[in-house]
Amino acid sequence: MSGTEPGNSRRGFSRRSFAGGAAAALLPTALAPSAVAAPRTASAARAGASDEVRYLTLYAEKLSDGRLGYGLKPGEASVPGPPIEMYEGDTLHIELVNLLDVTASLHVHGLDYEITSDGTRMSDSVVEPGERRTYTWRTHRPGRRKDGTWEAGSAGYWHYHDHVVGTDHGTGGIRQGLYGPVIVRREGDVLPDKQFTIVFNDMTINNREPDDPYDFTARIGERVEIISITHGEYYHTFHMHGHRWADNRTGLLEGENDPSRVIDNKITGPADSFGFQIIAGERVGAGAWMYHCHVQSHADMGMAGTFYVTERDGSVPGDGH
Ligand SMILES: [Cu+2]
Repeated sequence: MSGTEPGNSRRGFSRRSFAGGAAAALLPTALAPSAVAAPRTASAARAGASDEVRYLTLYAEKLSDGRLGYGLKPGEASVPGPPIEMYEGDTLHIELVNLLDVTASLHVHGLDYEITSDGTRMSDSVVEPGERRTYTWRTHRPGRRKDGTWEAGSAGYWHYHDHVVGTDHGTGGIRQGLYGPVIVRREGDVLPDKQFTIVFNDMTINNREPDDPYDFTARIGERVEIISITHGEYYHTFHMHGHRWADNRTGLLEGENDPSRVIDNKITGPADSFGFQIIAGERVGAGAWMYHCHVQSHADMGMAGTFYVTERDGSVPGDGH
């Protein structure tokens, strides 16, 4: 059982509440390693459409084990990098501090940004070693365009990554761990008790060795949010034992007539991302539930981990865990 990395720990996800309109630098506390623009608690409805402007500093650095990562403070980089959360309408100014000895950048999927925040060499939006640069990400609510067509909102499970280390596509940066999740919520979305990010990157999960699998834990009945991202050279299938979700934006059915397919297995390819929420152990009970890539040879080579669902007393039946 590991879990020393921010966002990966058994402490799981910390649901801090920020006062509306707070525009100061939102530096995370030690107890809230993963929350950036943290979600409000489910009961703390957001006060109006505040379109908050947030500020954040992200550090790119080399980890002691040689991997590369993003972190919220120097010396705290992790793989994956910290989850970055926003609500539709928010704007986030992210200053990237490059503590690596090579040029790095920050490129995001799914959000609105000007070309100067693209994070690519061709747009001259990269960061030299020892330098810093601010990227601006914006989001929007769904609505009707002037021509009558419907424009989707920004809400979804997205991700960020380097786009310049190794090659002009960031192939080396991604391969070594420079990636992380972005969650954009819609007002009224159900919030999780815990949150875990699972990245299939080449033949690894979260760039870990097969003998050091990414395992995570929740108590039975807790609402768990899983963010799945894929990087690298291969297609995979993401499968969880004993739990299933709706194949839509949130993973939750919106009602009895929601036509979304309910699944427990999803094909995913490089740069795909999706997320969903499950109730730990719902109808199946506590246990050491496997999750894995269901491409057989990939699973056999170690693309697997365990979702420990504990009883209310913290034990896992039949696991000695
Ligand atoms: Cu696979």
